[in-house]
Amino acid sequence: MSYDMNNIFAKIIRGEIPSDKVYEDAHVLAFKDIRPQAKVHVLIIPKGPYISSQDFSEKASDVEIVAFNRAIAKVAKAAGVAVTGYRVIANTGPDGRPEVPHYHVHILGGQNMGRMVS
Ligand code: D5M
Repeated sequence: MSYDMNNIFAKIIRGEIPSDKVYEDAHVLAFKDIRPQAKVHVLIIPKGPYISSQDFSEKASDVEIVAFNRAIAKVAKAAGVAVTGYRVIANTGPDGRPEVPHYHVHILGGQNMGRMVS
């Protein structure tokens, strides 16, 4: 599967579609999810053309990977959930059932998220 340059997050990165931006640096963009599933629901995406967590982890540079991971902490602080906590989710591949084929993680918090795996 090759990267689709016309997926919705690619359009957000290019500024063709607006987003409610929470954080941005040279490698990463974060914005509020349009269909929030928690009081705080932010998506973090790399600016590079990566389809999934698997694709990103295999192909991105060390600089991009470090920037992405550091952005998670920065976004959590900016969204006010660094201390209270949050959940990070990346839907990946056929079984993960992602809707958008550009790598992203969901940051979910602002409330008790319950236990996902017991
Ligand atoms: O999650 C994809 C997520 O992307 C889903 O929660 C809705 C969100 N989404 C879709 N379009 C937009 C725009 N335009 N702005 C903000 N959020 C958006 P997945 O893990 O792929 O199922």
